[in-house]
Amino acid sequence: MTAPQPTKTTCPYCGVGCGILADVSLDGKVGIRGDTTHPANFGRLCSKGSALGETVDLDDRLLYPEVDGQRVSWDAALRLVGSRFSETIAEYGPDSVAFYVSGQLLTEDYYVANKLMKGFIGSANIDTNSRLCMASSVAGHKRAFGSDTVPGCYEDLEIADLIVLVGSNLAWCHPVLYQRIVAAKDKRPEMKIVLIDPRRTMTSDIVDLHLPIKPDGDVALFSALLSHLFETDAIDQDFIAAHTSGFTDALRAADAMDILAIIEQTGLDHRLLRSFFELFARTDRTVTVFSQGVNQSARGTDKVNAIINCHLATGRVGKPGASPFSVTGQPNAMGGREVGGMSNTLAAHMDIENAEDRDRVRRFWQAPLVAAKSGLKAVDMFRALADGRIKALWIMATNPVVSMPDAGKIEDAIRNCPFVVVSDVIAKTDTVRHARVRLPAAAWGEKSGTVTNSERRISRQRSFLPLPGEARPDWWIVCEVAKHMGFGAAFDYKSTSEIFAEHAALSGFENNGTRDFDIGQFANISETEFDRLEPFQWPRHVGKEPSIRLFTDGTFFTRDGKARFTSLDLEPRRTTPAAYPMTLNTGRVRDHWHTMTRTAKSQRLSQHYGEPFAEIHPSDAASYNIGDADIIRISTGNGAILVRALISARQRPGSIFVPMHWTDQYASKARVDTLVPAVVDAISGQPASKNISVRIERFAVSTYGFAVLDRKPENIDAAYWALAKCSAGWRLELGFADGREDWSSFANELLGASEDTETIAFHDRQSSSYRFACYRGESLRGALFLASEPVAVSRDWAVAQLTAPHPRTASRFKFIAGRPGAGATDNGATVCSCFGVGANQIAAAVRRGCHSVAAIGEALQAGTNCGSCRAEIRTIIEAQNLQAAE
Ligand SMILES: Nc1nc2c(c(=O)[nH]1)N[C@H]1C(S)=C(S)[C@@H](COP(=O)(O)OP(=O)(O)OC[C@H]3O[C@@H](n4cnc5c(=O)[nH]c(N)nc54)[C@H](O)[C@@H]3O)O[C@H]1N2
Ligand SMILES: Nc1nc2c(c(=O)[nH]1)N[C@H]1C(S)=C(S)[C@@H](COP(=O)(O)OP(=O)(O)OC[C@H]3O[C@@H](n4cnc5c(=O)[nH]c(N)nc54)[C@H](O)[C@@H]3O)O[C@H]1N2
Ligand code: SF4
Ligand SMILES: [Mo]
Repeated sequence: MTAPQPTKTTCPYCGVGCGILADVSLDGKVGIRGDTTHPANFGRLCSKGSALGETVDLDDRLLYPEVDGQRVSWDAALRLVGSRFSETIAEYGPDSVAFYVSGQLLTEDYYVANKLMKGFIGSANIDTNSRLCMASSVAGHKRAFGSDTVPGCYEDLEIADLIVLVGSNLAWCHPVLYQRIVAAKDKRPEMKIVLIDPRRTMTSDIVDLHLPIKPDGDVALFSALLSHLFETDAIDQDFIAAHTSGFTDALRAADAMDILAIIEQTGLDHRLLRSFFELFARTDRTVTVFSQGVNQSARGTDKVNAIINCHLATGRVGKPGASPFSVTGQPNAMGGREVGGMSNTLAAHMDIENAEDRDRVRRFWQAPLVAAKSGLKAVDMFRALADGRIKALWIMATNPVVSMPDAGKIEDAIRNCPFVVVSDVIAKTDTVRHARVRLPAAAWGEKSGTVTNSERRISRQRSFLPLPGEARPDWWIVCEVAKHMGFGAAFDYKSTSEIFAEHAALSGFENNGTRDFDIGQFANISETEFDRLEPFQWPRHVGKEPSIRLFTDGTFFTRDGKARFTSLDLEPRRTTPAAYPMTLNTGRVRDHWHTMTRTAKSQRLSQHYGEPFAEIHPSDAASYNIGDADIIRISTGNGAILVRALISARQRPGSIFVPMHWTDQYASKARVDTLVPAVVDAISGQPASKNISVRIERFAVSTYGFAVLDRKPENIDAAYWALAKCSAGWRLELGFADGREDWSSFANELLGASEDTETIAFHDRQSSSYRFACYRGESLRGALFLASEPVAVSRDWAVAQLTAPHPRTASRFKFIAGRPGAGATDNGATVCSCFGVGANQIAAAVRRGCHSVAAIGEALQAGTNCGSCRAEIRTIIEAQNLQAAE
């Protein structure tokens, strides 16, 4: 018997869109490797991609349809959803219902959801989490180019002489792209990289210049750059004259900003500004990469256009190594844009406000009508849900109770709406828990279709696992509901290949080069061809040679074919409210994905950061009397959260950074979006998630705790707790506001004490610390450590005790009464998740003489698999060398 071929598929996380080879061994284990033939990654994978095998088990999965918490048949669930939507529409009109979908749906799922809402229900009330992610880039592209087009490709990053990263933590959020840049710079060290970010993130590791910009100083910065380009004669006059309009006005607006205002708004001094401007002016091959530090702002669209203005002025658009480059976050953010999945767009990059486009789509779909106006954007959609205008909502593949701004109100709105349907893969998320109808969706590895990455490359996701329980792919669920609503003929697909073919046909339908998105070549794709489909980049017009870049001839999709400059004003002066003097910045960490529903299943990924935290500058920590590992309370008028303090000089003074990931499933009170007000960009409707006025204070903890447990605990009775997966169970950090007379009942409940377990306890009066250990036979069920200071127990050692044998001897008393973990080496916070290598181990190796990332790799293996941690390893080496030099 020959070994089965691995399945070629695509990573379900970030927009880099790496190709993966997945193997299922006889014991059911899933092996994951990078696909060396895939043009996004050529075999590389980051820590998240490499750990995918740890996330495909069926623990926590939603496997059967449920209504009101009771399992029902698919038929009953679909009938209920169909009839409830139909009745609501009949009574209150099409705009009384809505879909809130996601850039994590496959293109085929997205296509049918959009077709159902816009063509058959007849409302445009379908919006997506891309509103929180890419909406400002979409709006900025349309304003400048007349279409939502990303002109460049990944190769541009390798051949550029200057890469400007704006509001983008590439090392952690697009790790394989980052590695491609690192490799290119290794080959051509003269290549320059500039980072524009208020924080000195891990991405700064390879940069030549870091501009620690003030939050939202970007419009001022790029406007000043435009003036500089003009003054120093660095503009491309011919390009401007032949291919653009509006330059004079844009320049006049930029010139109106005086240098003092620019310095004030950017927080950058002359020297830094000059270095950046000169570098940009003299380097033709410049790519400006931007993501959420740009998009997620009350002026996100203006930021996008301020950047594009500088590229238009220098003619650096769609040329090899020269383009503005908005990198997408989600695996299928691009696919969602292609199918027109936002409330103000139409399928195949057509325009909902354009009557001809609407008519074309209606004829193609043979639909009764196509929604005649834009629908509600995410923030407004949930407002309408809260005030009862939306009476039935279907959420697919997104977790708005965690990720939407003003998340407390979102939760109330969902809880109070009589008819919320959620399709998800996980049984219990902060959103799923409030749904009346829960539909089990097929997960990555089980579903099949296409996704489009940041460089417009369409790749197949292929299934390699059977559908578990009664889980079904999202497209199937949508089509079945459509059938129950009486639209069977238009939703009678047998497979995703048929949907893809229809989507391709629509993109080419009456196109003739008038629309950028065209994959008409695939309109007649057969099932077999779809099975074998290799990754390709759009556009793919019938009868035209494919090109990997757009706008190469300087023609744009505006009426006159010219790109448009945007005239931008200075940011109105913002006054910081006295009660909320600190700035809250939010974003991502290397090893978690969004609301952690999948990455928290991996013990490897849970080691990098095991709890929610706030990065705070040492000067702010000192003025608020906050020590490392203290708990910080962060509040706004909207709410408060509790997170661990991480003091770091990389943080900008006056700002704190909190990750968006932690939910009520993994922490007591750490949903950062409960603090974020629903302030949006006026043009794109994208929320401003990065610049929030907050108050911080040290949270008075009377007792700190740490526990290891062999199973996931329920109902943890502590003001602060955070739970993370570890090798043989769970680790739990605790903080109690009040002391307790007797800790044993808490300990017994937490540790799962029962008739067949034995608990031993130890109380050290001197240090007022307590320890409890609970055994079943010779194994440890759990141990709890309590102290008045942050608990100084080696976490690695404690976790290892869960799998160590514990014979009934005096050693148990040693375990409980000795200094826990004393003598045990503590590996420190995990840096390399692939090989489980900690910061302390790396530091020790540096002290032993390993002074390069390669030497560390040889000694410890760290950084030699996915390479996502190489930036952190380099930082540890530098810190150690600095210490040695002092
Ligand atoms: N590990 C990991 N990777 C991911 C994801 C994940 O959840 N985890 N999610 C994916 C998704 S959907 C997305 S959208 C991308 C996001 O990818 P990124 O945009 O790179 O990630 P963020 O951490 O949200 O924000 C980027 C940076 O913007 C900076 N910033 C904040 N305010 C400003 C400002 O005013 N100006 C400038 N210039 N910078 C500012 C922040 O300090 C932060 O470092 O990541 C994708 N990749
Ligand atoms: N404060 C703050 N808030 C933010 C951001 C920020 O930087 N700061 N970033 C914003 C951005 S850029 C984004 S993209 C959003 C992301 O926020 P969300 O979209 O809310 O986050 P996810 O955890 O990715 O949610 C995906 C959900 O879909 C489920 N799922 C996974 N696969 C499938 C599938 O195949 N089918 C179905 N039906 N369900 C599936 C998962 O279990 C999970 O519940 O957050 C936004 N919110
Ligand atoms: S960079 Fe990492 S998360 Fe992004 S697609 Fe590649 S393997 Fe997946
Ligand atoms: Mo995103």
